Amino acid sequence: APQARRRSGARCQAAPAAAPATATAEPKFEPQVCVVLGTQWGDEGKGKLVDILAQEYEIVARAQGGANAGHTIYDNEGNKYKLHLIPSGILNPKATCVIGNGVVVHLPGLFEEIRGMQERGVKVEGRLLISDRAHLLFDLHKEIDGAREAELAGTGKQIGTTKRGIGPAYSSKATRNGVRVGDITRPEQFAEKLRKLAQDGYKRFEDFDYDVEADIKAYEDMAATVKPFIADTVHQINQWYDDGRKILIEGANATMLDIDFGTYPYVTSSNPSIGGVLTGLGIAPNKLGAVIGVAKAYTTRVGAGPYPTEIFGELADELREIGAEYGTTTGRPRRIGWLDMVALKFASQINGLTHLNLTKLDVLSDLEEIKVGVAYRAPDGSLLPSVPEDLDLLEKCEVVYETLPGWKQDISKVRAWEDLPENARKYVQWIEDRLGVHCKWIGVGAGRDAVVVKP
Ligand code: 2SA
Ligand code: GDP
Ligand code: MG
Repeated sequence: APQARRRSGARCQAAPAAAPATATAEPKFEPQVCVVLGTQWGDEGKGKLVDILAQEYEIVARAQGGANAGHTIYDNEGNKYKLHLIPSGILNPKATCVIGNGVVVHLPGLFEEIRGMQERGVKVEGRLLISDRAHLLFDLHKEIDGAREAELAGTGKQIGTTKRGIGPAYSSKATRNGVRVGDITRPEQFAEKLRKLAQDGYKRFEDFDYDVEADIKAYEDMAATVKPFIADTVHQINQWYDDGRKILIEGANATMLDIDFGTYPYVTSSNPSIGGVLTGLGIAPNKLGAVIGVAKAYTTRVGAGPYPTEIFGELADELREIGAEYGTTTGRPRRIGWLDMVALKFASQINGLTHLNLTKLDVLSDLEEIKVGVAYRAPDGSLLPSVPEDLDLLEKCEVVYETLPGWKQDISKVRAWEDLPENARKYVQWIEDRLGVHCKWIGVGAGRDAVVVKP
């Protein structure tokens, strides 16, 4: 096992398939630990790739974020599933799913999601572990999230959060008065901590609408149901790794929404980039075998904040409809833009991408020409070396575009690289060349099978 571990843990190296079907068959993609991350502003289609790769992985883990995430996936029969806290690997009956210590967990919401899956015949019990170190997200956090956004109304400074309580829950964690999943097993401590935490809300907001005693009772009632799911996932994941088991890590949100690297303050409150994977699961960097960046062939953003390559009007509306660009969690229409190579390179650098999954190429099929943002020009005429920290500067920048020819033909049935129209191949190759990262998967539709693997 140590030998196998060393081999599969090496960056980018796919172990040869045990028994290739033919001499020319692609070797199986099987690094022991594989990470899937969003490279833009979210909703790149991470859930779909995780669902596909989960067929090959025994463990699928979430490391950060909470129920703000929304991953839409379709099974082989075309049934649609929307996941928020449960990792997208749950649709593979052989996979065990993990909610890591870096995730903020709203337990009533999670159990509703679990019930929803079970009603549709997806067994979750015995296949889902929740970290004892993960922080609990309470209704009070949602209340505060909404109250803070309401305070900002009319100032032009609203973040456009999902109102799922994400920022306030991570605030409680950082100010060290959060309550963790493990606390549920110690009822007295739990009640004391939650009462103390609720004081924050009562003191800060005049009409704070939260009944702490009712919530304490609700969690007491929930404790027995939750206990079988609670585990020391840090120990468990490392044990699985030592045993040679294969682990897939599912990113939520994306690098441009990262609290450190995104367009702060128009960001989420966790690190959806690679650092969040390490701290959110307790897995060491030298164990990561591949880091796959997922990028749409264009871009979308939901919520406020600078968006350099944004497009408006008829074209944006058309792409929104073709791409069904509405929030998976909130149903909000997503803003639409061209692919932004400055942001994509930034994400590639920060995350150390080993592979790219370009998604939704099919959505661009009607276009005569496709624009791609390649540089940001500052008001003084200089080209910026990267994504700037200063949002005013970013807003004032002019995007430099290159224009590539479209392919004007339906590609949704294509399954092989050589069957894609020449201009579609050129578009993908152009991105791959400029990024210097192998674009291994190309999405041509929402279904599980609608993917082209590029040699
Ligand atoms: P929050 O709720 O505090 O994390 O919001 C802060 C910003 O992060 C953005 N954000 C997202 N952006 C894209 N997709 C997300 N998930 C859902 C989806 C969103 C939805 O899959 O469609 O349904 O609206 C997500 N979650 C957070 C958010 O828009 C704010 O800009
Ligand atoms: P995630 O948050 O990154 O998992 O992405 P979401 O699930 O929120 O949004 C991506 C949407 O695009 C979902 O509705 C997917 O079903 C859909 N999707 C994913 N890949 C493709 C693709 O290649 N083509 C098309 N047309 N839709 C896709
Ligand atoms: Mg999403």
